[in-house]
Parts: sequence; structure tokens; C-alpha cells
Amino acid sequence: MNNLIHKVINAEPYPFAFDPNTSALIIIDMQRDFLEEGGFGAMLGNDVSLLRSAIEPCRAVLDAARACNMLIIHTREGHRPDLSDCPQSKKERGNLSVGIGDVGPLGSRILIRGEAAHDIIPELYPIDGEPIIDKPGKGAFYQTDLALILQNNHIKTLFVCGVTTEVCVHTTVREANDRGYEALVIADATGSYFPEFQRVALDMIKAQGGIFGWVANSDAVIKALA
Ligand code: C5J
Repeated sequence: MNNLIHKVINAEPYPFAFDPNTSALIIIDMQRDFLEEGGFGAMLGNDVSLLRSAIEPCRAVLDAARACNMLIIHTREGHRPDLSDCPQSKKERGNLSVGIGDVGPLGSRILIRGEAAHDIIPELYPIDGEPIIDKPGKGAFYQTDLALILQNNHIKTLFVCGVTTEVCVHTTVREANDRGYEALVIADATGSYFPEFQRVALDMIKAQGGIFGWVANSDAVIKALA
């Protein structure tokens, strides 16, 4: 049996205590479709450069988590090639001439599993032993085996980063909160296409005594993991 290790991060709204042996890093949807020109995010009219500032902090936290053998989980938002798991409402939303399942400017089908644009950016590519959760929704728990993987690894605490802060990061943290996990969102390792949403989304996590969880920057997390 593992000895209990007690570490503390200087976080908001108050210090965050955790044991690396029962903690996991979840990197949400750092996919080419959201972070590269020509992907789904750009096609919706967004400036992808606003998300790319999260890459380096994510990579630094990923390195630190790998160094202390923490469970690392990557997620990807996307659908089966026949779109049978994609709600009609999601397909139609946005009223785009090219949408989910169509071939986009990156030369691959948008948000479709197995396509190049759906995959994780090279800077953060998973290594062997790091589970990838393919999720059809915004939340990483919805219709996936994430809960089972966390349960089997005795995980209690989640470090969450990735994109976008107010959509898939937020939905996942809310789902985790309702399931009894303690979650810390790594602020500079998340990103939004909307600077005001980035600020408010992080404020919402830590408001009311940490209604959804905690917020800290990557340097504080890395220091605690070292
Ligand atoms: C969005 C996501 N924004 N990963 N997906 O559609 O946040």
C-alpha cells in the first residue's frame, strides 16, 4: 500500500491539498481542430492564437506529472465517422456551410475520430500508458469510461487543463465536482477564444469558497509536484 503523501498548492480560493498517488492530470481537447488554423474552432470564426498560449504551460505541467508518475489522461472531442453518436442539434448548430463531418481546410473531416485534425497537437502528444478518452460531448465523463479509469486508479484529485476554458474544461470540472472529485484548474494552461470568458470562467470555478474547485497557475502546480 502507498504511503500517504500530503502536498499543498498555493491556490485560490484557498490552499489545495493533494496526494500525487491519488491524483490525475486531465488534459482537455488539445486537438488540432481547436488550436490550428483551418480547424473547427477557426471555422467558427475564432482566433486560434488565443488558445495557443496554453500549450507551453500544459507542456510544462505534463513534463512534471510524467516525472512523478502521476496518471495522465488526454481527451479528444469528436465523433464516429458515420456520425451516429453526434446529435442532429450539434451538426446543425452554427449554420455553417462546412461543419462536423465535412472535409475542412486541414484536409481531414472535422471532429471525426481517426482524422488528422481531430488528433492531439504534436507538442502534447500522449506517450504509451497515457489513456486517451474520446468523448462525443463537451464533458469528459459523458458517455466515456473516464469514471471507471479514475475509480480503478483510486483517483480523488484532478488537475485539469486544456481548452476551451468555458466549454469543455468547465463542463468536465462541473461533472467531476458532482461526482465528488476535488479539481484544480491550471489557469495559464487553459485557453478561451474569448478573453472575457477566460477570466469569468476561472472566477466561476473558485467563487463561493470554491463552488466547483480551485484555480492556480502552472508554476505553483509544478513546484508542488517537484
Ligand atoms: C468546444 C471544447 N469549444 N473542447 N469544445 O466546442 O471546448
